[in-house]
Amino acid sequence: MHQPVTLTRVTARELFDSRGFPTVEVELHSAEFKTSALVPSGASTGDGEALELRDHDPKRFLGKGVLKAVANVKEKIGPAILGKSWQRQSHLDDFLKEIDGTENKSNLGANAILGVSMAFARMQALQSKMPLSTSISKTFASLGRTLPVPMMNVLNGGKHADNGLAIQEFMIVPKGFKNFSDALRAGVETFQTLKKILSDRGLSIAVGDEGGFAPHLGLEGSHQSALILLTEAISRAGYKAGDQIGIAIDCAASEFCAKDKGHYLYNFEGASRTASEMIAVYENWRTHFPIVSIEDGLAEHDWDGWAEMTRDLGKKLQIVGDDIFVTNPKILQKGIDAKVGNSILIKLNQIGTVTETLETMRLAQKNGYTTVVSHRSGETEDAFIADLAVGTDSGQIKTGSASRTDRMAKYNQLLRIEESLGAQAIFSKS
Ligand code: 2PG
Ligand code: MG
Repeated sequence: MHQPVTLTRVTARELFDSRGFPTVEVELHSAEFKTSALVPSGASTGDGEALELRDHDPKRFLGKGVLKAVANVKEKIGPAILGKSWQRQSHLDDFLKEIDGTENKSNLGANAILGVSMAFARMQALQSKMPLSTSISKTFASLGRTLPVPMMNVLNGGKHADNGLAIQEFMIVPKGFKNFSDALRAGVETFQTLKKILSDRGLSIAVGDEGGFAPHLGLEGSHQSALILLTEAISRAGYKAGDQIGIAIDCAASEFCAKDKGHYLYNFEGASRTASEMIAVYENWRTHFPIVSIEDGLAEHDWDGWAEMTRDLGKKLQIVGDDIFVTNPKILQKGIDAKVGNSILIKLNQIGTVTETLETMRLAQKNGYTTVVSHRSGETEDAFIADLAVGTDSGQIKTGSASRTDRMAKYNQLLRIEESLGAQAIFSKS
């Protein structure tokens, strides 16, 4: 059981994310403790995401300042939540939603609200003398001992790089290991091996937003080249592609899709393709490469295409909805009813509170959808999602490559959690 929390001070400040853009940090105080939380920010955002409040003042940070969101925490949220006794995360989060009063949190800003919600989760954990992951597991009624399989984005494209690759993320998925640290080691070694292969071939080893490499692979069939490179890196690192390390892709297909006379067409490798043609491309890759998961293979509004892709590939692959579901329980329910996808990407700031995030995860798990807890391309040193992944037994986490501290902070936190769980730790089989 959680101890009730009474807040004595609520404040916020404008700090920076990994892209050097301003973001919100919220700080909460109780009589005994102080906690804080930093909010992440996406680039390839879904239309249905909760609103990230930016100042739009062209004189500061190209309009991307967050002083309004900071002021909302200090002047509107703080006075409304101070001094009361909060027994549950959901009590606080429901109240925050109520004072915002909009469907997409556009009044106070999802960045203001989420910062408070996350810092509160930390306060509740401290007050109840539990690690954050355990505290989340009490709220979620889960085991809270499952270390997730990492999905490591080692080759970047799309909006996260400028190398002409339409597909945004090529990930390695070290799943065939006995524990998280062995899996992570295999992922890190594969990343280092990939670096060597690229540099031996005179290709760029500069990294993109999520710490993966972003080489120019030439235009024709470049996606195929990326998949070949990954498979080669896995085996040269000494691992079995498929059994030990699989491949996952996040196509972020909304970014290369256009609607033409009511039809969705995908501008892919120099041709304009229908959803069925894209599905055929994925099916073909699947037969040649150890692909285990495809995220946002089609655009977020192409629901018919999604249903077709789920029918065709859903038994063989994990079909993850990110931009289409935006961590929103109502949209996920629509997806469940329409038999769209079999997995959901979970991003706290798409929906804007910890409680709603947990609600979406519960709905997914109850309906046999897998859950992948995820970072954003604009991240910070805050490793909340590591605890969230373990606390909910989510089974999978997507938090970037094996470089950049904004990404490694999450892996490091998972290693700490695994160590503290000791023999109690389980490594996910998903
Ligand atoms: C995604 C994410 C994270 P962004 O599409 O899954 O990798 O990117 O945060 O830019 O939406
Ligand atoms: Mg995505």
